[in-house]
Amino acid sequence: MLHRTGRGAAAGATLTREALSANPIQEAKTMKPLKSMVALALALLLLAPASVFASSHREAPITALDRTADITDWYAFVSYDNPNNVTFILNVDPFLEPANGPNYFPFDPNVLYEMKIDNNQDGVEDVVFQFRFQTEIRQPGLFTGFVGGIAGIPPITSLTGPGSAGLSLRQTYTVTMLRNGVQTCFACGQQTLYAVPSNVGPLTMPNYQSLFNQGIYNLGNGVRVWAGTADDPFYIDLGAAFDSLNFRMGVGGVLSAAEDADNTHNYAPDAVAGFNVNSIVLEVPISMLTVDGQIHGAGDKQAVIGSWGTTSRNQMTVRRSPFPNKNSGPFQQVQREGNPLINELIIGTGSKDRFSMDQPKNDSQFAPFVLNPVLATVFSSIGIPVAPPPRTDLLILAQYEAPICPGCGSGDAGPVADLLRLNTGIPPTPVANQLRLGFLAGDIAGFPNGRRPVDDVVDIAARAVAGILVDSTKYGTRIGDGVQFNPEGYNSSFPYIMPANNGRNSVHIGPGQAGCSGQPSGICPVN
Ligand SMILES: [Ca+2]
Ligand SMILES: [Ca+2]
Ligand SMILES: [Ca+2]
Repeated sequence: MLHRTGRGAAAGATLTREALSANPIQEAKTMKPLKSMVALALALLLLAPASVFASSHREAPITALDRTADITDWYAFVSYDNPNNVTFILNVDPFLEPANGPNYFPFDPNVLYEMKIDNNQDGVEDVVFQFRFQTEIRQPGLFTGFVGGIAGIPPITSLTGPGSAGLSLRQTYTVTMLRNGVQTCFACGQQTLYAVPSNVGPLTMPNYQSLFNQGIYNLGNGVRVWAGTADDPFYIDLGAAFDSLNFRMGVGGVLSAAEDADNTHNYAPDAVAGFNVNSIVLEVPISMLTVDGQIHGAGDKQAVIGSWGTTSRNQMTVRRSPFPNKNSGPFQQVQREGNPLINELIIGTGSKDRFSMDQPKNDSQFAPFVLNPVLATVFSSIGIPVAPPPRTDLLILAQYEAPICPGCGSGDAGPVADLLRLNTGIPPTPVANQLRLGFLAGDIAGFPNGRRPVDDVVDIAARAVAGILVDSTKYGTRIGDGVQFNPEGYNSSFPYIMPANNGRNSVHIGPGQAGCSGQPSGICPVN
């Protein structure tokens, strides 16, 4: 079996030292005493920082009108419980209200969902995983997609066979890998993969956790997959953020030191609480992703991958009413996501559609948005110190450099490209020790070294935009929306997401309502 070198705590330290010497810009920065590793971490963050607020729910004009192709979030991290594997999560279709029957939220059979990985620093995909969904209506006489515990139909306790009769609207899917010109269809013809349906309620689905667990499939060769409707792990005070940064936490949304160190309480309402999202989770051995099929230590450039998710549709659709539409022609990209919030908060609205449909390797065309982010100007207008443009510090996340890639030399940076870069040689942080501020807080297995559901990308990105990388004292304001974690919690093992919220019984969290455990009363603030 393969083995890696340079992992463990020592790897992190080495990473930092190498980072300092590998990049002249960073080297200069480290001359300032207070920065050290945190500064480096910040540098990484900065690029993504662009993403400042609502992750990427409905961020581009085209996907605001095409919700099933709308990518909300993209995650990539070394599996917490298996450091030889990487897990990717592609979330699509934002703000799914759990009660919204009778059809709820199937994946779109007309959309090609893809996960793309660059393993040789050129910003072009080398390994691609494709997902296609098919829908069947098994009870065409029923008025709803799901029924159970009534009219002689037993409760839904299984995705197939006995106990599945009430699962009328059922989806199956396929997983295909493209690598080195070879197409591999995982488990095709050997097992049928079922998407996990929405959580309708306790009468229809008395043991939803069991359905959730049944959706985990081992595809052989160490590959596991899960697809279905799940709790949206993203968290944010969306209403405050988009009311022109009208935060509820102090002036301009500045956290106290105590609040900032809190990873387990919310001080403001999570606007995404109680909403679901459609999720595809894939776990793959690192050896299936790297350029040479080997596992590498953190100091090797081959340990670093860049990844992103895409949605695509056929070039042509013919409407044939009363018959179904007919699609043909090659797939055309509708949207992509690498780092969170880049498209949402950095790219100008007039360019969001172009950004969504273009390839990462062409991203230098969008550099002006990053070098002089409007969001920094907005922060400045409310009294938060921000670094002056041009913000070359923010470009560090768009290329292969230290500290995420300490093994990358000046010739390995690649094109400016919005990829979520992950050093697979950095071991995962145990769940109990994971910190919401990730790399900024010294938890180097977190964003922007990949991204985990726990990472508070809103706060991290906002601080990066302000300039914490340039000078962590001068521009290190503790900007935060007061939402520090996903109130539905986290799953410490595959598929690392939580089951869908219950359609009959779940609630959302709003200002003035219960759901903010960080507040003395538990009531979320209005102002
Ligand atoms: Ca490549
Ligand atoms: Ca949630
Ligand atoms: Ca936050």
